[in-house]
Amino acid sequence: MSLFPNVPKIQYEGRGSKNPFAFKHYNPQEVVLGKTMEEHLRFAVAYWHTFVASGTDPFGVGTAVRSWDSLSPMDKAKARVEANFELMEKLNIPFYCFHDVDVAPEGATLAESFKNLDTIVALLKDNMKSTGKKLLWNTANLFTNPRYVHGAGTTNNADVFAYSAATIKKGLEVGKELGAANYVFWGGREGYESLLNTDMKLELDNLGRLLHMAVDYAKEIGFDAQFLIEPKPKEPTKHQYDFDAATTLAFLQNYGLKEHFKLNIEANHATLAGHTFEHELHVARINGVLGSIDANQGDVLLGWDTDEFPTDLYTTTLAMYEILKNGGLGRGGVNFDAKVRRSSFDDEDLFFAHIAGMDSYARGLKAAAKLVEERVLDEIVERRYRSFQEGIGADIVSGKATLASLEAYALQNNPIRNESGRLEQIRATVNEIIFSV
Ligand code: XUL
Ligand code: CO
Repeated sequence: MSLFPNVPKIQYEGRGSKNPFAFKHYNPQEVVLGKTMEEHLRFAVAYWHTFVASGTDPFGVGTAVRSWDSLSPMDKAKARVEANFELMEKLNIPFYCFHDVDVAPEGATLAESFKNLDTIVALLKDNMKSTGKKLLWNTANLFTNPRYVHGAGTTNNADVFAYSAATIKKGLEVGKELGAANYVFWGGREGYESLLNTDMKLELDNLGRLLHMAVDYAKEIGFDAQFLIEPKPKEPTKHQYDFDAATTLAFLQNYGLKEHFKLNIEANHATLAGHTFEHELHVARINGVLGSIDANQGDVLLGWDTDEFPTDLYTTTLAMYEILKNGGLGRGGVNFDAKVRRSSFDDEDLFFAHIAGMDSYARGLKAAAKLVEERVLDEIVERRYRSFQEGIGADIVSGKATLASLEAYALQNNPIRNESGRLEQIRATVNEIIFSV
């Protein structure tokens, strides 16, 4: 039985197609720089936004109209599994991602929650087997339930720490059972509201301890997923410890965790931190920890995590440029951690939103490939830094220079000349490329 009977299978029809149920740019088998689009992009559906979110906002109840709305919690969970695989099939999306509580309702006790989860995981496994769809990552939701009011791994309450650890243990077992490619840690409540009542050192040490326990347990059970941390500066916590890529990297290094983790970089989290998406991707890339991305976008006029489907081509191009420069995302992928607007309440909107996001990333990939192939930015950057390729610059880079040798050079080097950065001209060049693909 179909849950989306009004939606056909979405095919690639190419540029100029007027069919709203068709891809204009995402052509899975098209080869770009030696790999198919499908291999480059590894798209994933975010279960929570697509099958659970109802369109609530702080001033209003849900607006989404779904066929499973009136069912009991367990039947609803089962209907959502059907919906997930039908949507993935129709959109030709190979992966999905979920939090434990997205797929199965919490019970009255931890044991009951685990039991519910086991029932749904068995169903997910059957569907994965029959459809060939895969799990990009799973995670434990350690932020919604009131028990996490003071944090999970960084709580002041050891009982909550223990509960969180048990939930992560189960998450790792579920990930292994479903063959997850990655396992994500996003610390929505791992931060603080005021230093007046916070022992920051103990909280961070405990978070380090919890992540080491997770690394050890994954090894013990032979779960070989890539561990990912997803930085975010705030919301829900006022000051979140994994603020941005650089802060998270310092944390991982401090606690001896860097070799076990990569980063899952989310576009809207980057902008909330006061960075561009490409900045965060770049920081992760040059430090060797770019693992996966949560593809969405914020709204410049709104200061919170709006999680819109990504449609800004400038951003998707520069994001794909970083990903290509990284040699791809490896086991990671492009997860649509994005929700339809509250006013887009029909089932069909779920499909239109994914089509828009997938086409925007496909077009970003094509434009980025052109930037790479034609060495447009490489040439600009190499030229800009050419003073470090010979003479005194080469001495600096090779480690030969000292303060004394640089003083001797500077004393006789008059006057110093700088060159224009040519930024407007460069931006115009990038525009030409984006609109040519
Ligand atoms: C919240 C967010 C999460 C993580 C997974 O802003 O991005 O959904 O992606 O917990
Ligand atoms: Co996210």
